[in-house]
Amino acid sequence: MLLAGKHGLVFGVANKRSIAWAIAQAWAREGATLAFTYQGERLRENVEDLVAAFGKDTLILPCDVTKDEEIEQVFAQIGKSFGKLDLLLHSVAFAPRTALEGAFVDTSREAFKIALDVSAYSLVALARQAAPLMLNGGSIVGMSYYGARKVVPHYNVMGVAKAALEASTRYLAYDLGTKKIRVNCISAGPVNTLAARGIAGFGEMLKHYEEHAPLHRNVTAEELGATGLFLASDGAAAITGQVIYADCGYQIMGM
Ligand code: 0WE
Repeated sequence: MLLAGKHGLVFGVANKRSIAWAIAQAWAREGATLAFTYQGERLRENVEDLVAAFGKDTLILPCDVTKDEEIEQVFAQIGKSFGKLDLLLHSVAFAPRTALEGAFVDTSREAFKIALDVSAYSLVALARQAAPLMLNGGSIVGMSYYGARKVVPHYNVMGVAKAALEASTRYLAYDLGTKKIRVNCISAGPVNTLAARGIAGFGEMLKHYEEHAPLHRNVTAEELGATGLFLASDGAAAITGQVIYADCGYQIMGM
């Protein structure tokens, strides 16, 4: 029980295929008590059904991460119910679909603003509210993707948002290090989740990874759960400000 007595807060569960769900299950299996947020009424039932198997002390709270009042309410409730917080998972991203279809050069000011607000600034806002509750230190984990570092056609403004998320991870790690709060990202290879649905060429991308990654396969959600568990655990006590690649080695290749 690597996380016995720990309390965690999970942002980004949409359904059973969500990376957030895989990491939450790994945290729960190791003894953590969890709270979940959902984005919009349409996702509430999904989260309620998934979490039904967990204990009665599991919290489910609404949160649109672009609304400061909703974020404040979530952390007020965590303070009341849990009294402290040890773990936070940020597995949230959004860019308007049109921005992921055309050319990056055509990204509108509005699409850029939305993508960076939802996908990157939200980590800063959540970390700021989480820090005062992380009385014994803590671990904050975000999700990134290689498109932050290199051009992945059509990833476009999401690549810029993930670059901002990775840089924010480093600045947060510096600020919060004095409170023994670690901040890291997992850069995952492509996974077939709701966020990937309908992305043109996603099937070909999975095949490309199988052909080119050193391990000749794609990462599984369970493996991302295990990586999220590692970063939450004391095994990662000296790891902060990092981007850990869980991509079957794809990222080391030059050709
Ligand atoms: O970060 C992501 C996707 C995040 C995402 C997905 C959507 C689809 C629906 C953000 N915003 C939206 N907006 C929508 O309207 N990934 C790492 C998965 C992903 O998305 C891609 C990829 C990969 C990989 C888009 C283009 C190319 C590759």
